[in-house]
Amino acid sequence: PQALYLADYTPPAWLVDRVELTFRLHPSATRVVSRIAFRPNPETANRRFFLHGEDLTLISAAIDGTPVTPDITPEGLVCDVPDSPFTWEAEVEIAPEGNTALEGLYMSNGMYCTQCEAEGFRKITYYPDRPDVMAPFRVRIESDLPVLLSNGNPVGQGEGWAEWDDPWPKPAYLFALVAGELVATSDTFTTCEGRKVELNIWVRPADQGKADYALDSLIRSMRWDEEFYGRAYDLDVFNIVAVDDFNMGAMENKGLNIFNSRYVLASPETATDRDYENIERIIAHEYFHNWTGNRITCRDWFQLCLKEGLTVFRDQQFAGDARSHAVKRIEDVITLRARQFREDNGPLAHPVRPESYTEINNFYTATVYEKGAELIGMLRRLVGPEGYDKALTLYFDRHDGQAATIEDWLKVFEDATGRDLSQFSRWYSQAGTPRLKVTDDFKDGTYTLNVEQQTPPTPGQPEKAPQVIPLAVGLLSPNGDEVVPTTVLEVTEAAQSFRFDGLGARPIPSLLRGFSAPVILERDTNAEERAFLLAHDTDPFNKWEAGRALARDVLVAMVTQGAAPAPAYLDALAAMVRDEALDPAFRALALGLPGEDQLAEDLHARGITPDPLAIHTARERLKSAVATHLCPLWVPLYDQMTCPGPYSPGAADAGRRALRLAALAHMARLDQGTKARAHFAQANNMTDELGALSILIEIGAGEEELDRFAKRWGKDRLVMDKWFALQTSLAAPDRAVSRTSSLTEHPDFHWKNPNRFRAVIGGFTMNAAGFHDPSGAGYDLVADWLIRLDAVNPQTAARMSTAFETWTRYDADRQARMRAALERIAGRDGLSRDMGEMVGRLLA
Ligand code: HT7
Ligand code: ZN
Repeated sequence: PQALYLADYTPPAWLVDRVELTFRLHPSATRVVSRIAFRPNPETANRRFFLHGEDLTLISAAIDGTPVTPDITPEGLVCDVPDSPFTWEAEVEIAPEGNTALEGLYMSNGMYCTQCEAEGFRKITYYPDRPDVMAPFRVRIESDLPVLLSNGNPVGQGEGWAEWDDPWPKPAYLFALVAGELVATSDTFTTCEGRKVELNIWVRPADQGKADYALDSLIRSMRWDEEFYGRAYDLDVFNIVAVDDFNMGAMENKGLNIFNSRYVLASPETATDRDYENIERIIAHEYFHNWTGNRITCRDWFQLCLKEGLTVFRDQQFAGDARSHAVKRIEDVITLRARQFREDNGPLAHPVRPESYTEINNFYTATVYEKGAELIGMLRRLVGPEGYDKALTLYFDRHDGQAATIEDWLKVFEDATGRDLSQFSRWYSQAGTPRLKVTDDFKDGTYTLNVEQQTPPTPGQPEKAPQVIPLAVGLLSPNGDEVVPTTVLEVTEAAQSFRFDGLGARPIPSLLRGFSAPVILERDTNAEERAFLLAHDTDPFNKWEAGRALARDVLVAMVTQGAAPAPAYLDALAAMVRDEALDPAFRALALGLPGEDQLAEDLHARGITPDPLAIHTARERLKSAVATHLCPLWVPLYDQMTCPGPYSPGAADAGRRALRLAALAHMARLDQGTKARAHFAQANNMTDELGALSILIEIGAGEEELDRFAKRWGKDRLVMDKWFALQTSLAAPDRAVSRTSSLTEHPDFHWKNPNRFRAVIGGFTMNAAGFHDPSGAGYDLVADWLIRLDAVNPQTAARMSTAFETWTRYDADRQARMRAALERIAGRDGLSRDMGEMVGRLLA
């Protein structure tokens, strides 16, 4: 397979004025009839007529009514055409029931559905399947199934057919079709422009009653986008469909979003607080794409971050407004570090806007999404909220209806604010996480911060130029008063100093407040300073960060020197837990420890080869030490954090439940799980039930409860995903491989279902000490399953190969075993393009 390069972009030779499609649905022989009005692109001289098409059986083709016989290749077809506008007509046959890759038109539990991003439309019919070809679509669906949906507005329906018309020009990746036996949870929303919109969330009849929260989230998202971005919805209907077999989270098809059912279905008994939060976030994300992605789309797939980074940023803003900005920021940074920093530090590192790819599905990454969102946040910090709002208004005015680029995006900011963003643009082209080394000195009332930036080499990029880094800083006096409030310093050079005059005493710096840039801060400091910031910092992110850094230092000392848990950390934690002025959700987060993978990365960064088992053991010891040291606090905290009244998924109650479960987890280390067992037995919501069960599994108990849980929930596939994931992710290191192997024999391990595969195999890869078992059995287990899945669903299999992305950080023996597992995958006959590219990059 050939790599594609951003530098090789050429505009399409032919543009499309209108698309008409007729679907005659049949599981093994669906007929798709297309009628497409083409016209030459006046901006190009090239007139070659090429249409993408994969796995299609061409029945007939005609140009302006005259039959033609095109040249067919595995990638599409080429045909002689007139040099002027013409109508292309074709009929193809496809087999949705055999489509296990879940791209194009496929079937899930008797329902027809589509997934066209990024390049799935070419598996439906012949078409210029590239995002810069935009057209209005009209669709007719013929089927006996009762609910027949497509993009846009309904324009007619009768016995066995329905027609839809989408007036907004769109690229083919936003096409969607659904047909099935479905029921709707519905409401209406009147936009600020006075349009009355019908809202429907479609689910299978068995799931009726579980879409209320999704609908509520949708209405709040629509209101929020009007209020904060001035963006109103633009069709008469907005449909969302929940599908059980889905490769990713959800898809923003115009007017017909299709969702993985786990991000739609919720009831207090079956969904956790985290599930509710994810539903809210993902419903908002896909809705926000209507403007940032659909009305303005990407010129080519290299520009993916244009829509994804911006839309993630918008969903983060929305969730911060709906919940707590401080807690949301901390959670986002935990995710960024766990996923994106990990990616940036290994063989899969790539720029937010990649310069080449072989399979675009492999670039729906944490770097494009989460780091992409950080770049938007930095831009906003650099130009200020008013500048940002002005730039966004200009962006929507200037590029509505277009397929745009990152250059267009940055130009809008330059034009709206007058700021030169040429240095900022390096954030889009340079991979790797910048290191900011900060030292300070104080003399005659002047405090100086000396900042050096350096970005390590990444694949294909040995040298990096300095980037513009917004460094938000506050200064505290030794008595805890804030003497300099948050100030954004712009670091633009490799080395630079910043002075603060007129200070009475040497201040304590609070650096990178709010995590103002996606960088790694390196500063020689000590436990006293961290404890001081944990107690006094007015910036909630840095307050949490100080506690997190203390915990990390304690764990590193435990792993490397066999040290005992530092009392300074335990005392600081106790003070924080006792502080009732702090949000319970914040306190729950502050009680969490850095993850095992994160610690492995930290050790590696310090030049120490991580031992996953030693890390696991140290973390367990520290949890027990915290439990003992703070012993008198747990029971009162547990009793205090009850949530009276019926279950509510809102931030306040969710925060209380999180803190209560954190207390319960520590209590379980002191009472062998007695209280956790009772909590499990009495739970009336899934957060408490699953929370108590995880606590029991973590302390090596819970087998009986696992059985009871399975008996109770055996018929609920989303709840059973949790049951599987809990066991593989939390099994003790010496039992994780055997537990996972035996779960793969379980009659309910439906491995072709991506959610179930992710629960079992993905859950196991999150169990760092189990996956990195010194025997290499964990690597072999995962490799075997990736090989098996690759043959039926390359996209999901390739995504999961990232389990191996940290392989070079471990000892020689583990490295050899991981390399062997990867080489075994690479050597398979018939390996997919997706997996071929991933293992190639992992081994390079
Ligand atoms: N834009 C979508 C990304 C996507 C996807 C979704 C489902 C299945 C396959 C997919 N490939 C790409 C989802 C989003 O970011 O909003
Ligand atoms: Zn998205």
